[in-house]
Amino acid sequence: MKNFLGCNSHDFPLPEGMPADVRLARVIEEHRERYFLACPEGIYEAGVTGKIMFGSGGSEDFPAVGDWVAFTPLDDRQGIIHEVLPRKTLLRRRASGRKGGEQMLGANIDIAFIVMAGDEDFSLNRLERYLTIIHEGGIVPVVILNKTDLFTEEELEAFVAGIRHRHPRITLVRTSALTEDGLDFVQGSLLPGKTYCFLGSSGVGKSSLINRLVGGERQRISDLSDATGKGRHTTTYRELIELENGSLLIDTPGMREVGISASDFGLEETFSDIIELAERCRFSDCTHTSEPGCAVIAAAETGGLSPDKLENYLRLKRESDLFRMEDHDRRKKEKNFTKIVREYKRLKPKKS
Ligand SMILES: Nc1nc2c(ncn2[C@@H]2O[C@H](COP(=O)(O)OP(=O)(O)OP(=O)(O)O)[C@@H](O)[C@H]2O)c(=O)[nH]1
Ligand SMILES: [Mg+2]
Ligand SMILES: [Zn+2]
Repeated sequence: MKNFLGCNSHDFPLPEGMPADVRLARVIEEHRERYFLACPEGIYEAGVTGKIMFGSGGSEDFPAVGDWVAFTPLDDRQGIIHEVLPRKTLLRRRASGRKGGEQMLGANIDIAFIVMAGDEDFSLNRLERYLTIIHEGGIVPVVILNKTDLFTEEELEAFVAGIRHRHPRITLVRTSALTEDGLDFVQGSLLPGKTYCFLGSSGVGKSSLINRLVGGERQRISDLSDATGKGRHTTTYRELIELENGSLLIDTPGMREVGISASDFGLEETFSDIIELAERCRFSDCTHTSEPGCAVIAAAETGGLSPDKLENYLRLKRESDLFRMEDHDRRKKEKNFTKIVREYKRLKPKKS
């Protein structure tokens, strides 16, 4: 099993003590608690064991697209996942909705393409949200400015200048899925065995770009079709696709919200200029909001730092800190609940 789906099998050894019929597979599609797995023997649809389903861990214990898992086939189409193997990288965001916690977006991703397109979708604040979750996951970001065919050269240069002003060192590619402008460059940078994911708002052209890179329409693995019936195919689940040259692409549904979970490293990397300036603040615990002798505020006032970038940094930092506090409480409550259930089971009179 050499270089199967980006795996040198020694990168992801099966854990010791597993039953003899356990195999290694990669998660290629994720639906609500059902997964499609690829292994040299074929494609399997699988659920998870009760240990994962009812374990005390959070959503990170469940498989995500791109994960390597240990699974047992039940027949030639169905299987059961025992364990998620240790991940090299993990992309996650704050879950939307009131339940809290995090949502896993993909695992073992090398490079994440943030796809942006045109006026409506153009937001530097949102771009920084993506950069934060990507850096936090240990992944390398690349920005794709798609739909270049819809804009004049001056407009495109203004978009690029806007991004460069706040992130001078970011890798940026201009593409059009319609005219194939820039696609050679993207194609040429995709390496065999590496995993790439495409992120961005709905309608920016993630699936169109992937279709172009694959060459022609993709074959669906699952029979769960994602056609909306409105003449537009909006992606509804995460899916991993293998290109002819052996590189792997993850398509994702458009995200309306990119919520930040606890993200110290992600913020430090994304806002490294602010972190550097902060070393010269008078107080070591400076919050860069109103303190005297704050080097960050001084830079924002004198043009050395974009005030909008500072404002966004402070917002994301608050969001990250708040998540950490809420998550701590949530996990404590869940633990107490599990304890109560265990105690109840222990004391419950046994039926004779
Ligand atoms: N003019 C132009 N249209 C494009 C380009 N890329 C995509 N489109 C069109 O934009 C629409 C949305 O494209 P998709 O590829 O479905 O977008 P997506 O990002 O996958 O959207 P979701 O799956 O909903 O997240 C389609 O009608 C595409 O034909 C482009 O480079 N230029
Ligand atoms: Mg799509
Ligand atoms: Zn400061």
